[in-house]
Order: sequence, then structure tokens, then C-alpha cells
Amino acid sequence: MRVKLTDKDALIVVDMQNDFMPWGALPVPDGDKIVPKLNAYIDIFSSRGLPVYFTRDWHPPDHISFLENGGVWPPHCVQNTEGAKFHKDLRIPKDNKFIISKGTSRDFDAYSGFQGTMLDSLLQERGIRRVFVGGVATDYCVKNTVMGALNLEYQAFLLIDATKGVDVKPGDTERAIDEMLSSGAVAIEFENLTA
Ligand code: VGL
Ligand code: ZN
Repeated sequence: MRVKLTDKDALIVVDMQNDFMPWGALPVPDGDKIVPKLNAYIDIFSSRGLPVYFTRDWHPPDHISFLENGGVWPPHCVQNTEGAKFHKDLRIPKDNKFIISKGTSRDFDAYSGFQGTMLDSLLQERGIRRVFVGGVATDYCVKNTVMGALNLEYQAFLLIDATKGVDVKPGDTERAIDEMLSSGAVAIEFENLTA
């Protein structure tokens, strides 16, 4: 399959933060291994002048999703901590307007980059119709971002070579991929992109 990039395309890099890396508080196995591939996607989109959005989990210290507050996750991605910073090798443009923070209020969690953020309006402003989504975790924030995009009637491509899941239950990542694809997302790898 060949996919030709157009000016209606955007890249969304989901939650490539220290706490989701193998050394972090909520580790995604091999989460760091996809950085070079994501950088390749970032380069190709940037070189064509196409926008690249970076979502980040950006929780207050007393966030509802944390175990101590009745949630299911160890504390992670607390605002302004080392764990909430992006992987140091990820090629983030200096311009902050492409960073999308989510899960920022104490009483709400957000797995989707569209939930409680400006992402949809930013994409609409630029006339984006197709989104290419990679990052972590395949079975949580990537899945919910892809499903959110489909619900908002974007075409969604899952970057199958640039996403990793947590697999809290074995098979979660595979099931998440099946769910995205059966909902209309298309799985691609870097080699599928053409000039
Ligand atoms: C995520 C669990 C909790 C994710 C965020 O980025 O997939 N997972 N918060
Ligand atoms: Zn979170």
C-alpha cells in the first residue's frame, strides 16, 4: 500500500514522556525503541511543512487516576517533573503551540488527545482531514486518540511501526489494534509513505 502525503495531513505523537519509558513510573516495554522511527516521521512531515502535534499526559500531583486517589495507575507525568518531560531524543520543534497537554485537571482523566484540549480546533483551523498517530501507549492513549479522531470524522492512520503498548493484560495491545482497525483506522509503516 502507498500513502501519499497531502496538505491535509498532520502527525500526532502521543505521550512520548519519561514516565512511559522503561525507566519511568508507568513503563511501556520498549517505549524508547520507537524514538528513531518517530523522528523519521517527524522529519518527513516537517520537511513538507505539515504540522506535528505532541500530546503529553500532564497531571496535577493529586490526580484522580493515581492509586492513592482511587485510580488505577501509579503517579505519573506530574506537571513540571522530570517524568513528564519528553524523551530527550525526540525531535520536538521549539514552538510550544504544538504541545497538547491532557489530563490537566484533578478530577478528570483523558486518554484521548482530543479530550478537553484544543487539538480538534487546531486541526480544523489548518484544514487537516487525515491524522497519522504513533507513540504510547497503543492500548490506552494511542487507541483513544485514534478513536477520538475517527469519531470527529478524521481519517486515521495508525503508525504500526512507531507505537508500543503496556499490555496490563496480555493481548491488550493486539486487541486495541484490532479495535482501531475494525473502526476504520488504517495501519501503515514508514515504508508506505511516498513522495
Ligand atoms: C496513559 C495510562 C495512564 C497513556 C496515560 O499515555 O497511554 N496510560 N495515563
Ligand atoms: Zn495518565
